This record gives sequence, C-alpha cells and structure tokens, in this order.
Amino acid sequence: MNDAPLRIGLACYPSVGGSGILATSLGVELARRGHEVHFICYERPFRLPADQPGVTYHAVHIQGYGLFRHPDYSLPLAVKLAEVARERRLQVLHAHYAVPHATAAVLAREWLPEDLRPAVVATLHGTDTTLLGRDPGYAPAIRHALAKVDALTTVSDFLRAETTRLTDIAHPIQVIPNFFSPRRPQRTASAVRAELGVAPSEALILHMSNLRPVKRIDLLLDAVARIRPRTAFRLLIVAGGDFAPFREQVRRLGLEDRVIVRENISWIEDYAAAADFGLITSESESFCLSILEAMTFARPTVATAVGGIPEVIEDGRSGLLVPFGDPDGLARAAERLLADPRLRQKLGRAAQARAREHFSADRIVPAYIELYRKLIARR
Ligand code: GMT
Repeated sequence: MNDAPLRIGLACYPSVGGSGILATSLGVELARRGHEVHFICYERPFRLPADQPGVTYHAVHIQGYGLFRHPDYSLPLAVKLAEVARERRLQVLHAHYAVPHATAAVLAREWLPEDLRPAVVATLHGTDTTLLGRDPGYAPAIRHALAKVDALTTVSDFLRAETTRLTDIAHPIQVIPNFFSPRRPQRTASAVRAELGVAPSEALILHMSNLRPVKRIDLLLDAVARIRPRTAFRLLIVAGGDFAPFREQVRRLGLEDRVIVRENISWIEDYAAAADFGLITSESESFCLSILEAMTFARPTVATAVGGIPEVIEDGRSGLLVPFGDPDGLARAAERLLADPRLRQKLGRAAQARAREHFSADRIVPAYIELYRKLIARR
C-alpha cells in the first residue's frame, strides 16, 4: 500500500460551527498520521492547537478598500489558496463548506499551471446545501463549484440526497460521516458540577450548539419548561453564540434557576463528561456533531428525528428520538432518562460503542486519505 506523506490544503471556517470543527480535527489527525497539512482561513481555527506539528496556518488578509461597501473574502481566499498550492506543491485542496471555500478552490486551481494543479475535494456540511443551495443569490455559484470539483463528499446520507435534489449534481457523491476525537477532560465531573452549581440530586442536561435559528432554542426552552419535576435537573447550554436574545423566554418560562449558560467555550470535553444526557431540538441537521461529542463520553441524547440525526442515533438503542415540533414528546423522553439512571447508562454505553465503531478518527480519516490518493493517482 502506498503510504507516502501527502501535502494537503484545508479551507474552512475557523469559527464555532460544525464544518470548521470537523475540518480542524481532520487536519490534526492527518498531521498525526505524518501528512503535511496547511490551513488557509481568515483566522486560525479556534480548536487548532498552537503547537501541532505538521500543521501550518496561512492567514487570508482582507483589505478594507473604501470602494467596497461589503468586504470581499472569496477572491483573497482564492488568491491565497493558489499561492499556498503553488509554493507548497499541494496535491489536494480540501474545501469544507461550499461557499466560498469550494468556489474559491475551483478558481484557484484554474489559475495554476497544469502540473501544479491540486485535486479539489469539497465536503458539504449542511446549511451550505439546505439553506444557501435554495438561495437564488448563491445557488448557481454553488452548483458550478460542485460540478467542477474532483470529488464531492457529504457528512450523511440525508445530506447526499438533499444535495442531489437541490443541485442536480450528476457526478457521484461519497458519504463520509463526521468523526470526533475527544481530548482528555481537564477537570473531574464533580469539579465541573461544583463550578456550575449543580446539586448532587440534580441531573445535568446538556445542549451544545451555535444557537442559530435551525437549532430552535425556543423549542428547547419550551420543552425544558414542561419537564417534571423541575427540581430534578439543570439545563446547561454551551453556547457557540450570543444567548442574550433568549433570556426573555427563559424569564417568561420561569426557568432562571434551571438554565445555566456558558459562552466562548473552546473545549467541550469537561462539560460532556460531567453531563447526564444531551438535548437537541433542531428543525434541520445534517449530522449534528454535538450529539457525537456527547456519545464519545457515553452520554445519550434526546433529539428531534430530523435530517441526518437518525443516522447518528438509533432510537431506543443509543439515544431517544422524537418527531420534530413536539415539545411534550421531548419533555416525556427527557423525563424517562431523568427517572431511570440505568436506562441512561445503557443507552450511553451503546452510544459510545457506536461512536467508536462508526464515527471515530480511526474509522473516518482513512476514508479521506483513500479518496485523496485515488484522486492524486488519477491525475
Ligand atoms: O448550522 C450549523 O450548525 C453549522 C454547520 C456548519 O457547517 O458549521 O453545521 C453543519 O455541519 C456540521 C458538521 O458537519 C453538522 O454536524 C451539522 O448537522 C450541520 N448543521 C446543519 O445541517 C444545520
């Protein structure tokens, strides 16, 4: 088997959001396996360790020209991708999220002489297809980029079907699911629960998300307000966004003493390990990385059965699924777990085994490497 180290460029969003988190983990795992990895972003990805050997970060500089009413990122990104591809002799440019990364990668490839052109891979994560793919201001650009890449992957079967439906892409789409490699928690569960002020008699329910509209924080709070008894739990929201707009609903539902919010958290491991189970109420989700993050710590999740979530959780085996739009159903499922620690444990253990078997770095990273090698060989 050919195991020569590869030179790979990764373009992604560096901020809190599944696509950037996944791309960052992929880069780190590729570097650990001896490959040369280059991140090309407007900021250093927030979960990229400062001292990661084998990884170089290249900043895309955006000039604030007076003529531009809105700053342009796509072109400076394409220029930087071409520059790094040329100087570092990249064999693969892997764009995470269609806009502007896949568009810029396709453009950058065209600017390079034939012998220096890397293979371009695009991985779709969800909202790039389900939201922007429907937007007439983006759809033609997305369709063009996806038709021009050398390989297209999605993180779930659901997203593959949605992409085919919305973009009419003719060439094959490979499903490579998300993975998660947890760091070791830095604090004990009891230290974390003490920090949060959670009493030993209370179960800790965990919601981790960027709070964007699809996450339906309104439904989350509505469901939590229906859980009985109220004294049995606290809800921890690890927020990758500003929670202030939801404070009024928390107050209206009388949940002030039940809800704990932590913002600006880069590493979720301490919280996942200290929680009892997760709660996700999204109206759309292509995979839902935060469910997987909880699974790796043997924590099951109660989640809405939307999009790719049923590919991650097997209902009744590794978590509990509830049809979308049923706050009572979510509350009843949460109550089942609150009342039955043994059920929590059983589902949690199955969730952890499933995460290891299907969604671990050892399972998923080789699939990307195999794809890269296939494309390089074809060139
Ligand atoms: O909408 C978000 O949560 C962010 C978005 C992203 O790309 O950053 O998340 C999407 O990608 C994640 C990683 O592949 C998936 O786990 C999420 O399910 C997906 N979100 C949606 O499809 C809404």
